[in-house]
Amino acid sequence: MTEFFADIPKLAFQPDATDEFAFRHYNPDEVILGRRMEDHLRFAVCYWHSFAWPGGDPFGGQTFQRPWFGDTMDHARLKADTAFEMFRILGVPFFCFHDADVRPEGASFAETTRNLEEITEYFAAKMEAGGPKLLWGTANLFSNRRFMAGAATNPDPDIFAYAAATVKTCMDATHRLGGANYVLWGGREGYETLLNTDLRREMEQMGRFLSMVVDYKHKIGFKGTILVEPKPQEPTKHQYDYDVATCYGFLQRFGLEKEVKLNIEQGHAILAGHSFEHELALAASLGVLGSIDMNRNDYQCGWDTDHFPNNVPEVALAYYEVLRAGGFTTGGTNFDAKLRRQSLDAEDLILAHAGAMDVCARGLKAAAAMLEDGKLEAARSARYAGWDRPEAQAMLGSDLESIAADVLARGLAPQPVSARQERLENLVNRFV
Ligand code: XLS
Ligand code: NI
Ligand code: NI
Repeated sequence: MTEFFADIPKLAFQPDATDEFAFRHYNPDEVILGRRMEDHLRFAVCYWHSFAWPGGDPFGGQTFQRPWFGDTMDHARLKADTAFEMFRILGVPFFCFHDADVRPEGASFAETTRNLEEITEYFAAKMEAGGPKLLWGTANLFSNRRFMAGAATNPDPDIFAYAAATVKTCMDATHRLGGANYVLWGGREGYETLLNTDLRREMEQMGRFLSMVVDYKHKIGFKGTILVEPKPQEPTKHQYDYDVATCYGFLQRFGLEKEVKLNIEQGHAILAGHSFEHELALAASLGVLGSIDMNRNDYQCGWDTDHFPNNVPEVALAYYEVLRAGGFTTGGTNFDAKLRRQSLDAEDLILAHAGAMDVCARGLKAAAAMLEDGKLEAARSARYAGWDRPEAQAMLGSDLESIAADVLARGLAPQPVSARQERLENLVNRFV
């Protein structure tokens, strides 16, 4: 046991607990719509925000002082010990990491790779000893200054090469650990100014890069899903993976829409001017809903603040889309969320996650109840019932002239009907 969480007990489902250290709604074994709650939600803790982020903001530096902060392999192992201790206390089934979160950068690419391989084996032993599984691995292609002008989209082919080699090592690590997915978030794949940017080249480079990732997945027999994470801006002024619709167009352009799905983040959806449920519903309708990053932004701040989720009605509408799509397959709920920089204590880290897990559990239960009740889906089907008639379907294979002749022949004078929006909103309000 590490000292950091020494006094904190393992959390359990205790709906009437008076103590803070309990789940009031997250009950892993409760069966909802035929599936255990744990298997619906598939929670993952992210390594970067909880264990690698020092607490800085644009106006101030480190606020957290953690015994595992440092650049040696000993620090990396202490970090891993502490992280797995937290996974155990929370009882989460998954975790996620970038290479840079878990190993120190070496003096050369070879040494950096060896460090990652060593930590990968360290993780493997802990996972075999009953630790959580890996929801996804990923490469940090944005923090190091070499990536300041992007990774795949970099004007310098040597940086493209370095990024490609780095992704290979991260896919190897993810494969070794039996990861359920591999994520690519295009950290700096965008531009700061059009004045120095060749859009055509950059997007073609990015398409080739992603195709190579897919080829390598098949070559090594990785069975997980490749996921791209949309985000409209930050850190660059404009990111190429702007939102779900943009990503889908990009995947189609490179023939990858059957190979790659999306990891959709609540905060990124808001930054793109959408709601989270919009992005989820659109991805589901296009067949590319993969996984979610369940962290919200502060609505008054115009950036990706990565708060833990705390709004049950919002979360319920998100899980409603996930459930309508049939639930997660390889995906899950990753808390890509960080403490506020004044939340210094070990207890803060545990209770932030515990609270978020309870919010998601409440949201899931509400979403399942809405689906079981069936009135929303019945209203949706009724709205389109006209299209179930064979003549209506036949019209889609017809042409303008024939349709015009038919309108005349039938003396058609269609009457609008109510879409009943407020009544549907009232219905949702009964469940959340
Ligand atoms: C940043 C992203 C990042 C990805 C993983 O905004 O959300 O954390 O999830 O690289
Ligand atoms: Ni994310
Ligand atoms: Ni983000």
